[in-house]
Amino acid sequence: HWTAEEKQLITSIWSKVNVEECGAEALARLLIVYPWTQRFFSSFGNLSSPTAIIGNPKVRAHGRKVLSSFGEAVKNLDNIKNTYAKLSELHCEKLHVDPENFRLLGDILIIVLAAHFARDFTPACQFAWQKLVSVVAHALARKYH
Ligand code: ZNH
Repeated sequence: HWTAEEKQLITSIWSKVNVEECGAEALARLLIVYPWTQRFFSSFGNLSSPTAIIGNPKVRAHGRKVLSSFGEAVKNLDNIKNTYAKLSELHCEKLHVDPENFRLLGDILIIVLAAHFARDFTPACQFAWQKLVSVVAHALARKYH
């Protein structure tokens, strides 16, 4: 359900994404803007202020892990559901992450990309990425039903 143009817009942005930087930034923003999400990361140490969150190496490392994993969706655009079957099970059955959080992180990721890519992040690009983060959130939430 992707047009050739959408695929191209997604992969061309993705090829320029610094996964470490953007992943760290997206997760830090999630924890700052939606502070209740911090409760999933009680083992990460100091999250007591925005500065602490941004400087926290565990937040950085986990942000990178999550965004690398997001890259699997980019590589498997036509098979996102199966790509995340295992992860959906993990988030649902073990981690008990409310799927609303997948949507929040997706929206934040778009803000981070838009800020990094500025004029390259065109309306068509925004549309394709919005669709992608929504498909990913849906795939991750699948095992909850
Ligand atoms: Zn998650 C983990 C992915 C979202 C929370 N994650 C994880 C991992 C991965 C992921 C890959 C690892 C696994 C293993 O190790 O095996 N995520 C992901 C993705 C997404 C996500 C792709 C979207 C896009 N998560 C999320 C959210 C949250 C979370 C939103 C909340 C808020 N995760 C989580 C946790 C964990 C994870 C808590 C665990 C951590 C540790 O280390 O402990």
